Amino acid sequence: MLFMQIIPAPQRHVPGNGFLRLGRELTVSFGDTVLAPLAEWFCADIERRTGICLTVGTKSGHADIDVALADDPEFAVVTPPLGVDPASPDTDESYILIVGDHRAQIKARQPVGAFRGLTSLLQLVAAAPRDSGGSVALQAQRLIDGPRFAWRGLSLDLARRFFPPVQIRRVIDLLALYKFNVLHLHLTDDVAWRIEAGRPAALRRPDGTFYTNSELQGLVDYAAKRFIAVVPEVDTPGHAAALVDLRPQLRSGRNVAHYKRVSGITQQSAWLDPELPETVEVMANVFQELAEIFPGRFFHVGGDEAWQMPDDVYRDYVRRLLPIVTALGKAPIGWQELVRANAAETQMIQFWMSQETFRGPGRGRPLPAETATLVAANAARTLADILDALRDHIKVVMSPSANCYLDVPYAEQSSDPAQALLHQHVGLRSYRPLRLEETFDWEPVTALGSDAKPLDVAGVEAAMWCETVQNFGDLTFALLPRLAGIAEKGWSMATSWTDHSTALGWHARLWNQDGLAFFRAESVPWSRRAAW
Ligand code: TNX
Repeated sequence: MLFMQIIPAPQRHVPGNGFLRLGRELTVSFGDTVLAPLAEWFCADIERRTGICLTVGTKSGHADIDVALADDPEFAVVTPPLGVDPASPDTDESYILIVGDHRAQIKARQPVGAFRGLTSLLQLVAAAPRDSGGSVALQAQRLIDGPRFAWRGLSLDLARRFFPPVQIRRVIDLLALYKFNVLHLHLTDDVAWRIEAGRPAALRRPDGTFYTNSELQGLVDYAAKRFIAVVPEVDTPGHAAALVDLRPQLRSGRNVAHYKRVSGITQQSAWLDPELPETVEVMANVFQELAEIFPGRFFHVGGDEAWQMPDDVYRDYVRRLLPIVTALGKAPIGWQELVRANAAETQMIQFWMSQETFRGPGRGRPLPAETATLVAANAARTLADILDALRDHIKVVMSPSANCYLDVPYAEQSSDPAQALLHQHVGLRSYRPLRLEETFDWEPVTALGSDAKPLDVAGVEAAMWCETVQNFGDLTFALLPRLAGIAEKGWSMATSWTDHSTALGWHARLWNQDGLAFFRAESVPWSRRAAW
């Protein structure tokens, strides 16, 4: 059997006979000038990872690697994606990659497809062992590939932890490596308001604790070159204590709440009160300013855990907020609680509350009683949220906490004793720790419930909450290897844990090339040739 190192696994994969030998110097031809930026990216990345030096040739047909925009009758066998494309409904990510015994060839109908094909080839070349002369041998094969879901994302909590843009770019590179197309930035929360928009004029001077508009613009551009849409999240009405601190006129006398964290420390929370005229005014200005930076179709409005906010006031807030977003030409998306407002503008929600992640009795440090009561009351409504969404034909981005929350502690040990401390502090202790195989064991459509149909699913998104993450090393320890498993669920049809974990074993090599710390789970057959 041919050994498959590509993550996520391609739709169709036909092994061939023989090998393609790639030496230290290769020519690659790109059949169309619109592919020039891809050529630049591909050559630089291959060289950085492997030392193989690629020269871009002009004449198609004679190169070791040939990339072209072309149609092909074989594209007809690709199953078109389900769900919602974050960039445009006309996006076509499919590609054909042929590794023959003399050359490799990629065909795609759009540049994004060429990028996906190049990414597969890059994984094959970079994960393959090299001989003493530095060349690699790839087995002949033919891939015909395209995604299962059109929306494949990572939500990154930049409120609980500030990562400088240079580190966020490394996360974007990692997303591109696994064919994700959405970076959802959770930019505001109770503990911090990380954007310029909404800050009073006197507090807009860059101080390294929030992102300037031009830094955000830089991230949007960097991601766009990798075919990743950035979806900004401004989380309201709950989780808004930081904004209320910045703008005390948003205090209404009833909108400050408190809850206790696992540590027992009391955390302040606040919800935005729609009865204050300033509330709507501030939020309209915030979205207006963000619309100038984020060109994408979607804005995330949050909507989760508005602790101690009466339901009717929540509804009123959401119904005032969403028309502001749609008037800017943006489609709102929110956490699953958003359906409770029953607003006409709600077209997409993000499902997150899977019951089984919350720690039962006797499973270690439970949440303080009063917080546990709040969380449990919210979680008890999860089924109704989803049934309401399905009834109203609202599309659902799947982020069930048991499968997509990268801050759920790892249950297995690391095969590297030096990771013991990291293992102890990364991950929220209020969740039941899960083994990689358990988090991998899910199906995005059936996870939505027995009433759900494939068309109800907009896509799949991992969520990286950063309460327990202190630095970039902690971040990538939590991202890897689970993020690669979520890529599988978003792009591929059923892949077994055995196949996936075998492929993971080889991908350590890529993470090492990128200098990324990862959890060396004892349950993964790490390839010794992947060398740490
Ligand atoms: C719930 S998920 C939250 C976040 C926390 C996360 C920790 C969601 C919409 N809200 O505020 O960071 O749990 O896993």
